[in-house]
Amino acid sequence: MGDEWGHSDFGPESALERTVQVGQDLLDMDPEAVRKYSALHAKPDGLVLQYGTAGFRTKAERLDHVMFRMGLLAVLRSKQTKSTIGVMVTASHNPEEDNGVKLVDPLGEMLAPSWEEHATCLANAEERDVWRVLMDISEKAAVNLQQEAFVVIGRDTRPSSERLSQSVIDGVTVLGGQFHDYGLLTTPQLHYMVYCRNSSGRYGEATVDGYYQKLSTAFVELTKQAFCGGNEYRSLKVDCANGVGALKLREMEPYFSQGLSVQLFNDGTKGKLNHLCGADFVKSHQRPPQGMEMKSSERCCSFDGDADRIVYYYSDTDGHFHLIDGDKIATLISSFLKELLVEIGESLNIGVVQTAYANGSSTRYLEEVMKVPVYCTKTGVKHLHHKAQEFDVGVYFEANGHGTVLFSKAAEMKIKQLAKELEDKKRKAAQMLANVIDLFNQAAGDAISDMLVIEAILALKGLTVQEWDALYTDLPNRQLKVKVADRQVISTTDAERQAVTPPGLQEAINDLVKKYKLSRAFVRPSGTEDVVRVYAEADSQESADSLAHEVSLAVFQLAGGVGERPHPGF
Ligand code: NG1
Ligand code: ZN
Repeated sequence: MGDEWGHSDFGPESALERTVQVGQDLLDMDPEAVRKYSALHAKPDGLVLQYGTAGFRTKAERLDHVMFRMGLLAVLRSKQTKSTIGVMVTASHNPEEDNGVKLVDPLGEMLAPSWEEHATCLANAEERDVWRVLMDISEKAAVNLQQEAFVVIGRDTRPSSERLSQSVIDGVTVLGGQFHDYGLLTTPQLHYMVYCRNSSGRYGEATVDGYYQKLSTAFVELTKQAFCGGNEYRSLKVDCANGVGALKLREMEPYFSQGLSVQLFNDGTKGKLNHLCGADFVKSHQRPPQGMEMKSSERCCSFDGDADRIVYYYSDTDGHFHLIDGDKIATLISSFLKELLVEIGESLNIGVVQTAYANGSSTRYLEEVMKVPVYCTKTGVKHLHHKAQEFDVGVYFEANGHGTVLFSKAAEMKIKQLAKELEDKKRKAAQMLANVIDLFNQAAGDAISDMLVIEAILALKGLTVQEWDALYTDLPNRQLKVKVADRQVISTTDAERQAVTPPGLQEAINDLVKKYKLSRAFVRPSGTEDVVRVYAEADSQESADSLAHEVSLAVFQLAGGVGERPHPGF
């Protein structure tokens, strides 16, 4: 961040938030202290973990050493970038017994790939080698060890998260880093804080109040016109997955309640985190979460455990459940943005980024009906985010509901200038776009921010949830998991749509796909669970289910399946 980063500019302090300045004695890096503290956070023998799609993730009881070491690594990364670095303790949609940790880079984005390797190296180092690995990383990455370091920390509501975030803090302090512990935050809020701090507050104020103010002001401004006529769009039911989203949405509601009233379900007071509820459950089981009272045609949505994903749904008058996933969210948002861009008459380009999990119907609709360019990247938001940065307006969503819209600096400046200069209709369109820019979290996919954008668009366009759903019909699809001895035996190419190894697997998949109409299937090793994921779509649910099952069998046979053979029916 160069000269934007000043020593006195570590962001605002609040009496409620805990900031600790470490003692002078720790400001110098001390190998003995690191050894001593590291032994208190010892690595279980033989445990090897990988910095995956979203950092490290496994059973909470195996993570203490990883947390401590990620505290150490965050200090090095902060010294190297001369910026504040974030550490988030969460395992998102995984079961409550799991936990995880990821680092957030200076602009609020995911950790750079070369540092993911450093992270894996450090997490797997034997106790006696920790100091040496730290020095190796410092040398390879040209870290100036004299530089000060600042780390901000957030955590979700898992019972293990508080203790694990304390281990992160131990790692940060033993290397002489300063830190600010935000305590409970949604993952996207932590990304926001990092971005704010490294832009000297230009992106926003680095407090939860600053986050609530920024988004709510943009939402209320944006929806002013829509709500003069009535309040039929003003109520929404939200399943919070029994996670941190419930706390934060409840805190935030008074800020935006003049534009929207939210009714919270699975708010953590009764149920277990992500258990039979939340965005991942709803998307993968294609049914409503437990604990949600759904009336016919009511708009409902689900967050995941750390509130970076959102999916919508409703039940029709016949009681059938309809899921509106990340693909349809991306479609609604891109069509709204494209209209506004046409209205202001500037040649700002828009692109949509998806992964192989995007429903074939969504890709077709975006390309053929909406005429927007669509790109496919590997799974994991860092890939989508990176690609979306190539456009003036880059819309990216995973089918599971993780996504946001990025505006280039040039586009943002242009739009904000036009919002002051243009006349009448054009000016209104530019002002709307300016508010949309402020409403989207520019650092990461964010369930709360996306929810407010969607609610604003539906209200402004006068669209019901059924009309939104009717944009296109999803191809029936099925996702399955297969257990194998070593999931890394599967390697892929073409944005994960083709398997390169093990030999014969892709040929087998090709043969199976040929048996069905409008069909597609692919497999890839998960980056967050010890499984291989199988995806299939086809012209009917029976065909999609059957294709997914057959592909699972092929994986089981050719990639070293363990345990029970996949059986039909799930
Ligand atoms: P893996 O486990 O690598 O498939 C899952 C999601 C990703 C992403 C990450 C991080 C699917 C198929 N995969 O990754 O899209 O969201 O978790 O949470 O949804
Ligand atoms: Zn998540």
